[in-house]
Formats: sequence, C-alpha cells, structure tokens
Amino acid sequence: MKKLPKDFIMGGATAAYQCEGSTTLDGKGPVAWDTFLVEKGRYTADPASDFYNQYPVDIELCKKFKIDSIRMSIAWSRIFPDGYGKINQKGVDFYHNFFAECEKNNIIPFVTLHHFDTPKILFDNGDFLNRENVDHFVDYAEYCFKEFSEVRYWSTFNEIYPVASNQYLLGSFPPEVQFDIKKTVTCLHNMMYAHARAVNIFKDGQYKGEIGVVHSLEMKYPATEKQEDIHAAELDDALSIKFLLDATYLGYYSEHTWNCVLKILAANNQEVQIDENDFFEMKKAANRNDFLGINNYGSHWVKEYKGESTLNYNTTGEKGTQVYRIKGIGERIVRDDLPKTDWDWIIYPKGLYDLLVRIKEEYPNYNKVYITENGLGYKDEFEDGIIMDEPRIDYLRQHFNALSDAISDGVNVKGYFIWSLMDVFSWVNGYTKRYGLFYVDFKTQKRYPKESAYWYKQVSETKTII
Ligand code: BGP
Repeated sequence: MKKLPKDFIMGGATAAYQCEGSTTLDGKGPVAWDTFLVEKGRYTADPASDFYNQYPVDIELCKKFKIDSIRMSIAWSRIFPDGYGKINQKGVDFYHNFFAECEKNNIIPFVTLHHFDTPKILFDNGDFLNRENVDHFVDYAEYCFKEFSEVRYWSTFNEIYPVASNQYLLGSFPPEVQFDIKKTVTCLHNMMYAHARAVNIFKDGQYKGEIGVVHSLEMKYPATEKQEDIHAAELDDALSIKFLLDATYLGYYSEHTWNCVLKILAANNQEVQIDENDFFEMKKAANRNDFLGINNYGSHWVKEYKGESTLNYNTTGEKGTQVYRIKGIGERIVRDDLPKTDWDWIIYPKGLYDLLVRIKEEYPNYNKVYITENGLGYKDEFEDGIIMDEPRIDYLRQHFNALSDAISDGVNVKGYFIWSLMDVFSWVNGYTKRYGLFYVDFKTQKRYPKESAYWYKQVSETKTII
C-alpha cells in the first residue's frame, strides 16, 4: 500500500456560485450566469447546496471526516455588487463569519478570488477582453488581501484556460462565442497579466500567507505516432498547457509556445497583439508564486484535423456523444480502450503522474503543487440514506496512487482537494452530475456521507492509500 507524506493536506473543493445559493440575497450583485441559466431554462444556482446558510454543517462534517481544508471562492459580486466602487458590507461579513467558523474548527480555508463569476456589469463590458476589468480585478484582489487578513492561502483565478475556451472557443459558457481564437488568446493573456499584477501586489505588500493560481491541466498525447498527429497534440498542448505555465513561471511565452499559437491563429485567419510592457509585471511575478494549483480530470488524445471546427459537448451524461474538432489545432479522439465517465471524460490516472513529472522538469521554479480539483462525476444512487459510490473510491484510489508515485519521483505535491466536498451544481450539467463526498438532498438540503467519505477519512488519518 502506498503512502502519502505526513503533512499532506486532505481537502474538499467548492466554488461560490456552485454551492452558496442565495444569489440575490443580502446585496449580492448579479453575474452573467443568473440570466444565462434562466434563459436556458434548465436549472438555476438557487438553492445549489445552500452553503450560504449551511456552511457550519459542512465545516462540522469536515471536522468529523478529518478533512483538513475547504477550498472555496469569494463571490466578487457579494463584495462589490458592481465589480468595483461601493462595498457590500453584508457580503464582507459573510466571509468573515465563514473564516471564523473555520478557525474555530481548525479547518484551513483555501481561497480563490475568481471562480467563473465575474460581476455582470463587468462581464457585459467585455469581461477579461476589456483591460479596464483587469484593473477592477486587481483592486478587488487587493481589497481582499487587506480585509481578509485571516486567510493564509490565496489563488487568484480558477482555471484560466476553461474560462477563455468555454467562453470564446467552445461556447459552452456565456457569452457562448464559438471558435474565436483571437478572443481566446486575448482572454488567456489578460487573465495571466491580471494574475501577475495581483501576485506582485501581494508580495510587495508583504501580506501573510501564500499565493498561487489554479490551472486546469490535462495531458495531450498524440493519437498515433504519425508526425501529423504528434504535431496536432503539440498545438493543443501549447495553447491549453504551455501558454499558461510559460506565463506563470517564465513571465513570457517561449518561442515554441508562441509559434504554435501563431499557427493556430493563422489557420483561423486571425491575429493577436500583445503589449510587450505586460511582460515586465509577468516576469516580476514568475518567481513569486508560492504554489501551483492543478485541476485534473483526465487526459486527451489528439489527431490531425483539417476540416472546419465542430463540437458536441456532452452535457447529458449520455455516453459517446462528445465531439471535439478545432480548426488549426486537431481532433480530440475517443479512446474505446480506456474507461470513461458518463460524460465522456477519459479516466487515465497515469496522465496525472506524467503531468506532475513534466512540470517538475519543464518549470523547475514551480515551488509546490496542490491538486486543487480531481474527482468523479457520477449519477449517485441514494437508497435509504446510503450511497455506495464504489466507482468513486476506485477513481480516487487510482489517482492517489499516481500522486504518490509522482511524490516518490521527486514532485513536491503538498495536498489534494477532492472535487467536490459535498454535491454542488454543475455549470453545464445541472444537479444530476454529482461529485461530492457528501450527498446533498437539494430539496431538504440534508447532507449524507457517501461510502467514499469514510474511505477519504481513513486515508486522511493513516496517510495510507487503502
Ligand atoms: C472544473 C471547475 C469546477 C467544476 C468541475 C467539474 O472545471 O473548476 O467548477 O465544475 O470542473 O466540472 P463539471 O461540473 O462540468 O463536471
């Protein structure tokens, strides 16, 4: 049986919009998702897991189940309903109360400043395509560093790549723009620049604690050994992995990364201008990241694709319906020989191992890693309060083993946050795709520990992967 280090943090992850509910309560400002979900008529983020009222229950569960830390996010529009300017004291109080409850129970809050929920006024104004919003984000970050001095772990952003690609490439998030590489790259760069500025403010201001960023990083492998497929995987990798890690740890884009991005843009008849002055802040921040947060749910196999972009994003859990072909990059193929979730996400724990080893080799200044999200989306069955989620335990066991191997091979991984702590609502999949250690009955808001919660507790107590 493999082991984890003694000081390894075992956590559970959440995000404000996916768990809090109370989306219009106590002065909270709107976000684009509020109207988007109503327009789609599928479901809304109310009540979600009613974390706004239930957080003491969730903290208590953490304590009981030996979960050391809750990864959560501050809803920017609870603090600044318009994104900037007037402060909403009730929002500020809510988070102070939450942090105090954590402190009382010895649970570490691991705080993200932005998890897909830009205040609506700023979102409608161009979100991170608009450089004014970079300034607003940085001001919001600085306000939080000063106000919430009880926090010791800060992440600037959650998943910059999915923000940019879901908004402007795949169109699965509002404003539902598809196949716009220029907007995708501009958004990626502006958010990385905003991250760098926030890091520099944090470090120059000598705030206590650690700061980092949470990236979604999933390996891209060539579908075959053909040169064309190797190149397609390289292009996908450059845009979705290297662009982010170069920006984070080099403070500029390497020649290889930038050439790949230019190639993708050219294939789509687009160009991007980046202000060279941005690299000043980015280079200054490159060695100041205390940690890298990694969200990892699977891996991708890519082959050459020469046609127009076509997509089908599996939002229903109907296996085998996913299609992903992007002009100028390639096609992510279905691997029939590998297990998949009902939402067509390929389960490949070795991908996590390969990714970690690669980061250590390619970006030696990465400092340390927290796995900030990983977990299995599953249609849990609830029978008289009992939830036997054996496939989730199996998924976790395999990923913990991969992690332990990476640690043995010298990667500095200091903690793991399962997605998700309790069941939450899923952005494009609603309430049926469950990830939690604790089952939430969304009608009564009662929590029930799943079988996996007992497994997780044992791993946390023994630091042994059972
Ligand atoms: C990540 C997000 C989370 C969460 C998770 C699962 O990209 O950071 O917020 O939603 O993915 O995704 P989904 O709910 O689409 O299955």
